[in-house]
Amino acid sequence: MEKLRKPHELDKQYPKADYVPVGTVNLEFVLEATEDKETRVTAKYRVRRNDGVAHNAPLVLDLAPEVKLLSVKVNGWVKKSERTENSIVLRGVPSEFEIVTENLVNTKDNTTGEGLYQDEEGLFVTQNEPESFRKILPYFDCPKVMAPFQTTVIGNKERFPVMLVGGNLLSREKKDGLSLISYSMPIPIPSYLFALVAGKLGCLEDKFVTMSGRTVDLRIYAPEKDVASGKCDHAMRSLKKAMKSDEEVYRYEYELDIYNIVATPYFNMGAMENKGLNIFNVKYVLVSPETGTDEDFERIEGVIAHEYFHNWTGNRITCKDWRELGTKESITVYRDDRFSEKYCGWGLRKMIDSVKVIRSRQFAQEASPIRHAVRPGEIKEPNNMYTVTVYEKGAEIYKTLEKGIIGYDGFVNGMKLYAKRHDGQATRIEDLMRAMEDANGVDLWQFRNWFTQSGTPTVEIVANYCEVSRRLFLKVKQSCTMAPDRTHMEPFDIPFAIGLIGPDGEMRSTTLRITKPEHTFVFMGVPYKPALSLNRNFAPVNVKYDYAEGELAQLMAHDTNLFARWDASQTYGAQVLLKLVEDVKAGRELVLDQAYIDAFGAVLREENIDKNLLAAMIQLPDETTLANMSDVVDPHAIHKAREFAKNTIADTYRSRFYELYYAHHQVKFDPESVANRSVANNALSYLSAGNSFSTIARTVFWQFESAKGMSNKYTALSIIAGHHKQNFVLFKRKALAAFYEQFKDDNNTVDKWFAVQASCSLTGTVEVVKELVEHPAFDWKNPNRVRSVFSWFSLGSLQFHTPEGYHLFADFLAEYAPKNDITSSRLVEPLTDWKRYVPELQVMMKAELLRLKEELQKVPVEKVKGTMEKIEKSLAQQ
Ligand code: B3K
Ligand code: ZN
Repeated sequence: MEKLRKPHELDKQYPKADYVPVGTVNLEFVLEATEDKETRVTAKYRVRRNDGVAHNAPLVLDLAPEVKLLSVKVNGWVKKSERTENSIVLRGVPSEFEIVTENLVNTKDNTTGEGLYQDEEGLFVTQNEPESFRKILPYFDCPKVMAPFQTTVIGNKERFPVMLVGGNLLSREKKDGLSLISYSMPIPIPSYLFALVAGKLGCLEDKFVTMSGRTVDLRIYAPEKDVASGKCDHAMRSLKKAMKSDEEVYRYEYELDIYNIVATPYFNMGAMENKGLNIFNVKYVLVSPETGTDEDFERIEGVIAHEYFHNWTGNRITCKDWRELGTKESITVYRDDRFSEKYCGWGLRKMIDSVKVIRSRQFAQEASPIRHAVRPGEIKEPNNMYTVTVYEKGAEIYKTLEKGIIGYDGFVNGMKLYAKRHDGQATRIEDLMRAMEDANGVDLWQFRNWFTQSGTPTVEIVANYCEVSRRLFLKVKQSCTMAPDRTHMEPFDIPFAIGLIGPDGEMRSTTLRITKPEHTFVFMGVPYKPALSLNRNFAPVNVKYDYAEGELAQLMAHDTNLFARWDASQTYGAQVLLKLVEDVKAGRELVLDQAYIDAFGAVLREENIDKNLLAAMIQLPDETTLANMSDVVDPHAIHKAREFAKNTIADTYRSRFYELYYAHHQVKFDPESVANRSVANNALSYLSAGNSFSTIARTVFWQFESAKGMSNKYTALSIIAGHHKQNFVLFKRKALAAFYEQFKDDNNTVDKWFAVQASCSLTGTVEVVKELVEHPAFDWKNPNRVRSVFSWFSLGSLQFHTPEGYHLFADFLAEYAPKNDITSSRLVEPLTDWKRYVPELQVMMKAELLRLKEELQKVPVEKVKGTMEKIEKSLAQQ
């Protein structure tokens, strides 16, 4: 089995490059230089052969096939090069020389959202991670090669009033209708962090004084109207908060004179941390109380921080290669999660959200054909590695290390040591592990298995209490299904926090260190049989424990750990709901467990309960989480069972939901108001369920019309749009039309309008989706718009799981994948998951997947390689 610890062996996996750039790489971009509006790119720099490399070794520069190479010169002489599929090869080069390359890039026809491309407004944007710098010019396109850059951009001054490159401004001049602008990036960077933006944009400016007293100019660029209406203000506040917290917590300071952020609607992901010039999806920058829900505000704060935090974990210290992506992504998600929880005050709410993502999406990925380790042994298409496993599970592994083994201060010390040792280097996860070990004097040898072995471990507990000896025996077993790339699995090192809970609260708490396949832990002097509060710090494992009658209700009511109280409510809810699912399947009469209804009621009536906790506890486990807990997934039965449970609870506690609804209306954005609003909106959702009063539709529509903030408005719209009852249906058309009319100029809100309709579970949604793609505001070039329909449909609507639903989805992907492989390879996932479903759905899903594969085989492999990799892995399952 591969372990990460043997450096001499690992170094063999990371051979030095044969040639490296020395000194500064000089680039010149002439925008729309040719009649065809192609961009001319010239690169000039020195190259040196590394010591020990054969003198006749060729120089290989990465270059994508679509780039038009004009010339290559070595020491001033034109040099012939061979073109391979993804590179150029130069033979007979000296040991050190100057190279000059010149090429043309066609931005107009580039719909991939990679390399240099244009958005809706004709704005020039780059996206180079992981391997798209080669779509702009020939170069060493791998993260371990780092160099300082100096870049000049030349373009028509009317067409490109703003021209940005990451780094400090060197000079700016205007002549003959042209703008010329030069930037210097004095810190060595890998090619994937290079960024350029040019076009017309508004700008919000501010300043930040760093801990050593340097002033940094902060600028957020976005469409003029969005800057003017204050939609960048929250992002700017978030940026300053992130900069301050990184100094306060880790002593990480920003070093350039400028920190730029650009927001564009055409972006495949959330954002990109290019050094000095972050490029963002508008979704993670633009917001106002009228257009953004509480979740939007929180996410923007988190993503702005995430990209800023990359300046240390990612940019100053980068990854050795794409198998080591976790060395920058997992740790940066850890950092932004802790920032949201601790620094911004989202605490419990954020922790619960992170755990929900792991349970609903990451556990599903671990059980799917694309299961992979955070640090995989090998990778095919690097773009397919930006996953919930590398990001969110990776972050949970670091949280497990922090909370369960070395503590918060110990973790911070590890991060400081890591920065001291590795600033300016490309690293491996191993280097971070070593820093954590050395800073804390601990041995994390076995803990490393979390990174190298894929799979969700199961921790199984059997408890025996002896009244005579007053001893509690816990028999604990860990297991994990075999990873597809292994023949043997090593046990994980699982710090597992538990509490012994009595009717008056906690008797004892401790962390069990589960390192072997089996342990027995003995607790002495336990006065009576306690309820077991398990995995209180959430290590990313499945817990198997046969709760005694009343045990979960006791934990829901009395656990002193708020996260564990919430967790008990979800475990109890899932237990009861999964039983209902079986009843649905067997055609039995449905009855919701009375003890569960009572436990739910006790929470609803509790005085002085933390409102974040209340809001989270009254949400039933979602359908995806229930699906993940089922051996064979029947989405229709799950939906029916959950609706039934919700209706029953709504009918039982209607008057209490009215009280909660009216008591908790607020408009401010701070942790307390957000918690109160969340309680109220959850209450409204229950009030609309079951045998609701006929007047409730009117109340919901009133909230929709009068809401000052988007959270309240959108909750009301979702309830109306997804309701089957006639009194709601009457308002549906009116509400959707009013919403569109009011927000048609706000891209992010129009996405919500598409999403709320595409994710509706009512019959007829397939037809609605067909209409939505014909709507004038649907734009297949805009990844957000495409996701707002197809991602929401496939993940949110029950109607996806119908023959028409699968067919429509496959049809769309057959057309879309060749245009944008990056976004398609994410969209395709719900269809690749066929194996988990009931036989009749499996057959349909697999048939559509095969049909999609055949369609995609008709286009050049290179254009659909990410999507194809997933389809093939899925179809390879027996
Ligand atoms: N590093 C980027 C993601 C790049 C994805 C490439 N397909 C954003 C982030 O994690 O911050
Ligand atoms: Zn990241």
